[in-house]
Amino acid sequence: MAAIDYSEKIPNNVDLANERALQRALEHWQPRFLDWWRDMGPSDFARADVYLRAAVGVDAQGWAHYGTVKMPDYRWGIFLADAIPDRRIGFGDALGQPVWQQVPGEFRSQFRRLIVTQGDTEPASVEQQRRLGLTCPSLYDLRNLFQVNVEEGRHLWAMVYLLHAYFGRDGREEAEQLLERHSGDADKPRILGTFNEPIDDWLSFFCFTYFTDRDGKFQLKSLAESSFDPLARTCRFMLTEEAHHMFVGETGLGRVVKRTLEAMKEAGSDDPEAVRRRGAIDLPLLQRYLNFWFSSSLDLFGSEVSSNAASAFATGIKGRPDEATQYQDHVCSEATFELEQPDGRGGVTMEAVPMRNAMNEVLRSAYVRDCEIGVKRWNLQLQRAGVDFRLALPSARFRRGIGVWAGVPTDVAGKPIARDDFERRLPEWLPRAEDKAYVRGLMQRVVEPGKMAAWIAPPDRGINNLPLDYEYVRLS
Ligand code: BYC
Repeated sequence: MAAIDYSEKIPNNVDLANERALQRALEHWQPRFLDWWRDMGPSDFARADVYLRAAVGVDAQGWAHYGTVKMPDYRWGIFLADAIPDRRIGFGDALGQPVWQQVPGEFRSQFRRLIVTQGDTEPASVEQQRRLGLTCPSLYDLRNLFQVNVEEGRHLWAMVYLLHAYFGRDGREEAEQLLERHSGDADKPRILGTFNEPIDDWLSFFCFTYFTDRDGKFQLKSLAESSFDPLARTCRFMLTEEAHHMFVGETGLGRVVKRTLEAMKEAGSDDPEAVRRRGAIDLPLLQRYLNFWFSSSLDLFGSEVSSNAASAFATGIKGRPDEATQYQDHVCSEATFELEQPDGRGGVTMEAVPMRNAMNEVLRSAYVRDCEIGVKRWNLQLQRAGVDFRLALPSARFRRGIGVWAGVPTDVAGKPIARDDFERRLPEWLPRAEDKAYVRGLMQRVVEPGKMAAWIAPPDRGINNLPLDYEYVRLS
């Protein structure tokens, strides 16, 4: 294993010290990144001492070392998972050939586009979340937010390293632009839709880390299959960090449900008003938030039928998650995919499309199945409490902005309906202005060690076996 060299200005395990030009270029980008962090990151907390994990190695022992740091001093660096000896291309037309250590010229622009798209999401999410610290429900949650933020910052470094190391001047220009686009900016927004949505409250944050970070998991897993080995190794290491982000989302929403059930019990009623009088989040409101973030995140997979996706698979640029273990046919030149599409007359029709063109949909379907796991868990909490209400994911056709269902009005079950009906019924399905105002009202900052805001139950355990009332963030 290549150890991480922390004596360097940029910690890394890619032997940067022996790549002078690359080192200089990255050292030139580093202060710009720090300026961006200061301007667009959680700057209200620059002086706080935060209990964070950082990698000292990329293996099981090294990747999670805990310590207290001020966020601007966090050692963002470049960490690749160890190379797999004699790794071979696992899918597409070049199946079985040795993987590439350089980007083949003919695939350069496609790779660059994918790496830029991935890189763009990382700082976007930090920008979206930058004010949440001011309304944290506990020090435990505050620390988790900051852990997510610093790691998204590192994931930006991961993509910038690839751009600088393998894409020359174009790559360096793209790296600059990653700091110039901003989430929600009218002139220079982030590339993908969801990353321009505001995250103004912690319920949205938990939905985002549950649904949108999970898209990250699937996209990173498919890039971890790439024939371009440095990209694959980078993504493999990013995935180890990503797991915690989804944990924050899943347990955060589970704790919301737990507290809501307590409030329902105290009130002896499942009436949303009674739940709100106790300062908790009623289940129909939670459902509307799930509908919003799930449908938005589904768009991140691209169109159901995509020639970009087909060529990325054929050429070995981007595979499917767990390509080797989950699929038998790694070439997919003959296979077809049965795709549901709107028939343009208010109905649904099935069409067989070449499997390679349907790769975005293959990924999206696997993602939907993964999203269902948490919903089942929360519903078990409801069932155990003797409550009849059930949470559910809306249909993947609902409120889509990308792909064959884009702009097609359907209800949450995916049934095509008239546009007027759709517009009229949206407040049944998506967060209403009064929902958002109510949630905003709940967002009062709680920073006494061990204390929780009234709308969320405490977690089952603290971080790294520390007690819940540990002072995870010292706000000096
Ligand atoms: N919004 O052929 P199409 C994460 C664009 S999250 C706006 O359908 P293709 C994270 C698309 O770019 C994971 N535009 O799809 C989570 C293309 O534009 P151009 C992020 C969209 O090419 C939380 C056009 O529509 N990773 O890591 O197969 C916190 C037609 O595209 C959207 C990646 O995305 C949208 N929702 O692209 C922090 C991986 N969807 O080029 C981090 C890298 C599509 O024609 N990206 N478009 O102008 C990719 O793999 C692919 O670019 C896509 C699908 C998945 C986006």
